[in-house]
Amino acid sequence: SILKSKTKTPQTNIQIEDDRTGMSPETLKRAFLDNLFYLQGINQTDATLYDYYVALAYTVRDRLLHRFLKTVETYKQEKVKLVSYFSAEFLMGRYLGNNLINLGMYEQTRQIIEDLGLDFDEILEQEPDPGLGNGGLGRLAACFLDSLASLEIPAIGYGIRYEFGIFHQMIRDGWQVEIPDNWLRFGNPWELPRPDETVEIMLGGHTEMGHNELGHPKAVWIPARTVLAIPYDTPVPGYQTNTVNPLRLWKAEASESFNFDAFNAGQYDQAVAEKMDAETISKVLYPNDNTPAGRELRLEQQYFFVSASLQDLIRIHLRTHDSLDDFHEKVAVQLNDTHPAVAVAELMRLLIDKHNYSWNHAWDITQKTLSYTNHTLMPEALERWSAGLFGRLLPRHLEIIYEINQRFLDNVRTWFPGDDRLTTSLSLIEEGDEKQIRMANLACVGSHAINGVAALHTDLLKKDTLKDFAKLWPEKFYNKTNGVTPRRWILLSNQELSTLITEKIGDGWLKNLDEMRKLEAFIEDAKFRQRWQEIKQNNKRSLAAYILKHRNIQIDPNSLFDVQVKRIHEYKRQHLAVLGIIAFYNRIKQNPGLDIVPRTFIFGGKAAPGYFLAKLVIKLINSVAEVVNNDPDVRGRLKVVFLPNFNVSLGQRIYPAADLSEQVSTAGKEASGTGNMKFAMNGALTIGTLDGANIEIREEAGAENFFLFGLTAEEVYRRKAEGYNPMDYYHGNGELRGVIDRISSGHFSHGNGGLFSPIVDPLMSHDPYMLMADFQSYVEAQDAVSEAYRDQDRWTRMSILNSARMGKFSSDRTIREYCNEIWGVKPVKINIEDYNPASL
Ligand code: B1H
Repeated sequence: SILKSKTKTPQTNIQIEDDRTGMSPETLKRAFLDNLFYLQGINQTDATLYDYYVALAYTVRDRLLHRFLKTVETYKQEKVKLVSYFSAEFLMGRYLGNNLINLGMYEQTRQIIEDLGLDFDEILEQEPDPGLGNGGLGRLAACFLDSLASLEIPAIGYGIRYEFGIFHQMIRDGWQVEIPDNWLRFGNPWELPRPDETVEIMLGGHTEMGHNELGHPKAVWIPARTVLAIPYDTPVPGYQTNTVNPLRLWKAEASESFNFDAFNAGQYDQAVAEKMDAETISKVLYPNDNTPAGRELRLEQQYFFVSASLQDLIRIHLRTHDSLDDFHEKVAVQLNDTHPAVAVAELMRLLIDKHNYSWNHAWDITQKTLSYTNHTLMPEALERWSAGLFGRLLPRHLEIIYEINQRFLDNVRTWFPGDDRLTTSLSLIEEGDEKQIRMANLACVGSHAINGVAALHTDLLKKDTLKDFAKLWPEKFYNKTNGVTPRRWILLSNQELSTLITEKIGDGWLKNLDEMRKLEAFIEDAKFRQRWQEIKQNNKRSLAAYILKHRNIQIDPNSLFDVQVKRIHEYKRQHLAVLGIIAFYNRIKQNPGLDIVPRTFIFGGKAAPGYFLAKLVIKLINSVAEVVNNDPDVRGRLKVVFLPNFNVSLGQRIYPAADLSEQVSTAGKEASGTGNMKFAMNGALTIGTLDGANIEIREEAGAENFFLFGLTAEEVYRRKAEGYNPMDYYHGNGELRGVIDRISSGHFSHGNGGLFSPIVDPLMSHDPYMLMADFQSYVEAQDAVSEAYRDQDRWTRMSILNSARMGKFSSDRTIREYCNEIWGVKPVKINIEDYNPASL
């Protein structure tokens, strides 16, 4: 099978096979049992499944380590250019299965585990899902790390080692309840603490005028407090390469474990309280997606990891270079949105204040080092910090930002004399009652490259959100359409389909997803189509079993699985899908004998805890589910399921089991989307708007294999400009009126018609996301879906074509483009032929 690929296992040419590197079944088995005893400290008779998981994780980690150390050593010796991906979020998902795949030892390992009478899948299920991210932005960072290592690119991911990741979501009485995610409680076998590379971070205080060795005046920052940043490295292996890159996450700790003054004064409790205070910086991930938190602690987190990472990169550079003059030739820093944008000011500070560079020289190095990815067009999602708050935490950085701004706007005024609108719009500072720092403007000015994440998104950035920067520096703008890794999202998630694909076209598709096109040659092969359909059916059956077990809802694997999984947001319009469900329901109520295509609607996603409307949407879905699933007129032909706690692991179960992927955001709002790609690769068809990467997915799959509906971004814009009145649709469309009235009547809320009025009322007044305008078109597209599904053979052909044509959406393609056009980095081979464990 493809998962075995024994011959593709990177060969280490080990002269003496030992228990920590050997790949033979006997050695693996011995190593596994040895780790269980000596590392987990337990006998087989007492071991829990979790103990077995840890023992297996150590067995795999051992097999990563020599590649990891050799990789880092090679980068140092060859003085390579390094990509460093700065991200407040890395949504890595479980490591064990993925690392087994990338090391080429998945099947062998399954075999030895089963030989011992253990359930391999159950052991994989023991691993906590490391949820150090919110959604697409964090998961993109994780896919990028997989592609970087798979393409043998020298790279390091930098972020925060949150003690609590994204909250665990439970549903009580239909409402979301948040439970803290204490993912490190039982330890983490994948990370390696590196306390010797600890970095000190300054915070607060004020600046003074001092002078340098030559007597020149120079700013001195006198901080109010310092915290330590302790690095923890997680090895990230490439798929069938020797490259294992570090993901370096920083943990905050107090500078001294005890405040001795307080301790000696008998105030032990105060001393300990100060220590705890420092550690709050890396305590918890802010659970927001597409909306900034705006809290001081969030800015502390951002500065904390940016400063630690830049100091780390400078230390690494100076190990092998005499100065920082060529820093930008050896390091490319990618800013994942504006969350790390304070890097612009911090790199300037480090170069000027610490390494005595002139302003102009420091600015040149800074701009050439940094590049910025924008991930959203939502105006409310653009980060701004009040200058007061910013200056209290980072007084020196505020000075630097004012100086960057002054020099920048002086230039703008000479280039465009008298254009006050332009200077106001480009300024890093928004004037008003309270001055605000615009982090997107800071990132644009301090970077040599700015990119959007899908073609439409980049277009709209240039035309709208960042239009004045695009006018100033058109050559700085790039599009880098997102992608996802086919290793986790096809091979690991959909093993049966992967085996079929490899049987037909070989395994080259895993390194070059464009090869999936070769599947088109088999489209007339009835046996192949039947296998394709059977595999989808098997995936649906196993999801149905999961749903029965975890939600106690019976669903029919022969029904059409219509799935929407993503963060809950008004712009993503989960409530439009709900209106569609109610339309189907009303048709049945009017005519219980109606011949309809049975459907199961599956939803999943978290709402930000402070986002009331999003939480009410979850309640609405669950309330509709309760009524529809139990209405005798429906006779099981419609089922609605909300799956709690959607995360990477649940995604791996869901994408392979979907028939239909809902990508229904208001056009112009979803920057790219990446779930859309995971669905299509696994053979789901898409019902979607012309938004984000949907446009490119449709282009690749062919318009005839995509269910399009809704206004275009252009039309949304024009309609709003012309004066949009959603009530026209309410009065003009009987089916829509029936749906709205059904909700307002209290039919889904035990007669309480007001419960959902915070959702319904805005639809009837200003409807900012234009559900009313898109409703008719959505329902028509859903009818077309049903008609297509009735013809199973036609559906299967469309499904195959969707998978076969998704080559563009491999994150390998995305990363190659970043490497060639933005980072200027090349692959570096890691040679481990000379590795001999006996010599260590
Ligand atoms: C995306 C975010 C985001 N865009 C602020 N913006 C956050 C913004 O904690 N915060 O403050 C967190 C996340 N996330 C998503 O990025 C887009 O909505 C998707 O369309 C896109 O596919 C994804 C990756 O580019």
